[in-house]
Amino acid sequence: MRGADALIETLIRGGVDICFANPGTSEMHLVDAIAARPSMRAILGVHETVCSGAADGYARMQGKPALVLLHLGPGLANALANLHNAGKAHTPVVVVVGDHPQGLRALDPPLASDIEAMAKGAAKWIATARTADELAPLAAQALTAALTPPMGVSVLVVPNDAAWSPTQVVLTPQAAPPPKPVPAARLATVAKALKAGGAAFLLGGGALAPAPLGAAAGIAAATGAKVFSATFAARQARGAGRAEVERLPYFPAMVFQVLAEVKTLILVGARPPISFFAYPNVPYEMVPAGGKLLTLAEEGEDAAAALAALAKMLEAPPAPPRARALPAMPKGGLTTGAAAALIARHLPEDAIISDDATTAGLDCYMASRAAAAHDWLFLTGGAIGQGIPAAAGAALACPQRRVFSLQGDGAGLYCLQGLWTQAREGLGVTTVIFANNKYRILEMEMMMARGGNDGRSGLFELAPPAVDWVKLAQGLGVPARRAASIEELDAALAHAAGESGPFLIAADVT
Ligand SMILES: Cc1ncc(C[n+]2csc(CCOP(=O)(O)OP(=O)(O)O)c2C)c(N)n1
Ligand SMILES: [Mg+2]
Repeated sequence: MRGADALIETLIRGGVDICFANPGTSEMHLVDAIAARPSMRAILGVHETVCSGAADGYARMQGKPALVLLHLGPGLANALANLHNAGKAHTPVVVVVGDHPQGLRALDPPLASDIEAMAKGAAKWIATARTADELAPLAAQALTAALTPPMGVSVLVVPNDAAWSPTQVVLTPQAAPPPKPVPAARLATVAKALKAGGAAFLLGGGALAPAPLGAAAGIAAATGAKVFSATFAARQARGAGRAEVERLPYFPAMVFQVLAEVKTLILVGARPPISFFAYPNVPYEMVPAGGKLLTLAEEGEDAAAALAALAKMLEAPPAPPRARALPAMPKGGLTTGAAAALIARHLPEDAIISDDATTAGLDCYMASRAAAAHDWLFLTGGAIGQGIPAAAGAALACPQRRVFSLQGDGAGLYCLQGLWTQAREGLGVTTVIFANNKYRILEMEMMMARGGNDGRSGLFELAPPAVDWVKLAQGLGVPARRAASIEELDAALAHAAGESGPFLIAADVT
């Protein structure tokens, strides 16, 4: 067999069964090796950021990595923003980048570049193969590294001659180790801090699944502690039947406010709270003065087991699951808040939310706190343009569940090609574009930066020309309609629920 076959076969043996690809000439043998194996599904993304964002959404929901197949340095460069988001989410992803053989690379042909250097920003594991015999071992290592907690992105560079040369070496990858258990001594320290009062949990990673959420809320109820969730988590279980936690706000001033009374902040699979951006005279670290940080579980440790053990130690029963409670039918104009209420009312049981809706995402998050049970995928790395691709990946991972892709109009323009993949694969995604015709968040930031926004910079305005999202979606194969009032959005969401494939609603929110 060829090196390309050995590589793909090894990944299949390791459980990888889907590949998001945008290939070129240097990947022909890899493409052929995938085509020869029906157990590896190949999905075309018509921009590399779609491939990487889809792999992120897929693995967040499926719990196992997808393969991303890219074309040399420029292909990787196009994929990087969403690989950055995946890395910050600790999503396992295996990226294979085709390259020229060493001899041609030395001659500096047009597509040659330093691929490893490009990968460094987003990947936890990087290697370049030299021979066909190395491909299976390196593919196995890439997979194991991606899956070793804290999980992340592996990048394997595959020169064309390694892919086309013969080899006999195929491997079954080693199983990745499970998350490390939390030492018992830490449980005792945390239990003591909880009993002392003034404690709060900050949950992230594996602590945001239903059982650990229930355990944390139960411990909090028994000890008088508070429970916060990380502002941008990879995935959070929410809604009816799940314990409610308070999301740590985005703006530092608000974080300082909600943490003001906290004497001990207990990290459970979350990082210490820090400012997302810097502002003059605002501290970067947001633990309250006089407060201290305690770690129950570091990222990559078994946060869920630690919370279960702590609950047992404190004899705290899980918090009772919350009842379903929907926001009232909104009245008046189609504000972002009204749209958020309508979306919460229309969420079906077990929906998946892909949130790339910056300011509107916050409204939707608040309105849906007691909506039907759902999973929320956040923009972990702050690189906008993830929502549409991640929704596609999540829909491929969970074909029985409806995905709601909440999309800012600005961020949506980064990744609209993902709609084409949704249409081609017939994916069950309802996209709501919050068509406020602006980068609203940046207007707000400018207000804070200079104490007012006189509109002298046009850089935050997306109109004129107003983007016609219905035409864009239809042009990419996704049926779509506009909604300019509460009644129209309500009707459009009801219509979308009857679609098995993708549907886009351009909501003209004010
Ligand atoms: C890759 C990348 N480029 C630029 C930014 C800066 N940025 C943050 S939010 C934003 C605009 C978001 O606009 P939109 O999606 O319309 O949401 P809104 O602010 O209107 O809620 C921009 C450009 C970013 N976060 N990531
Ligand atoms: Mg906008």
